[in-house]
Amino acid sequence: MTISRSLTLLILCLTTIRPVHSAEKVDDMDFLSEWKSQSGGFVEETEIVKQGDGAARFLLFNGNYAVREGVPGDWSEFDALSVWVYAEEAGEGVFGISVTTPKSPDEGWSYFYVKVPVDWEGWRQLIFHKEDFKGSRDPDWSNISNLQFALMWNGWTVEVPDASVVIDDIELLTPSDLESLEFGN
Ligand SMILES: [Ca+2]
Repeated sequence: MTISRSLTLLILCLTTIRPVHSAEKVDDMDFLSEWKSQSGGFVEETEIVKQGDGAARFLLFNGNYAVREGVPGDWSEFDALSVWVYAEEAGEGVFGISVTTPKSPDEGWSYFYVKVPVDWEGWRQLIFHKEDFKGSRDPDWSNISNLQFALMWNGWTVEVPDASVVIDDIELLTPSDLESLEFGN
C-alpha cells in the first residue's frame, strides 16, 4: 500500500468517525425539579410535548420567572442556544431569556438577555445566536452559571393574563449543528 493511499484511508476513517452533531443538552424539561422560582415558575406539561416525556408550561404574567443553576458553564464552543417553544396563539406577549455570569454580590449581576415576542402559533425552534443577546454589565460566554426565563417588571417584557407558552428541549448548538439545520440534515 502506498503512503498516499494509506493517508487517503486514514482521512476517510477520520471523516467517518467525526460526529455530525455535537449539540449539548441543557435541559430536556422532562423533570423540572432543577428549576427554582418564588413566583410559580414552570408547571409540568405532559400533553403538549416536543421531546421526551414532558415539557414546561410558563405563564406570561409579570414577575414570573424560572431559573436553573448547574447548566453547562463554558459556552465558548457553542454559537447558539436552541429552545423549542409552543404558543397557543400569536399574541402580544413578550418574555425574556437570560444567561448569567457569576459575580460577587458587590459587582452586581452580569448577564446576557434576549426578548422573545410570542408572535407565532404551535411549536417553533427558536435559535438565539450569541450575537442576538444583549449584555448587561460584563457577562462572559465562557463562564455561565444559570439560565432564566422571566417576565420582569422593567417594561421590556409584556404580560398577557391567562396566556402561557410551553418550553421543551433546550440545547447549545455548535457551528456544525447550525450548518446541519440550515441544510436540513
Ligand atoms: Ca421534554
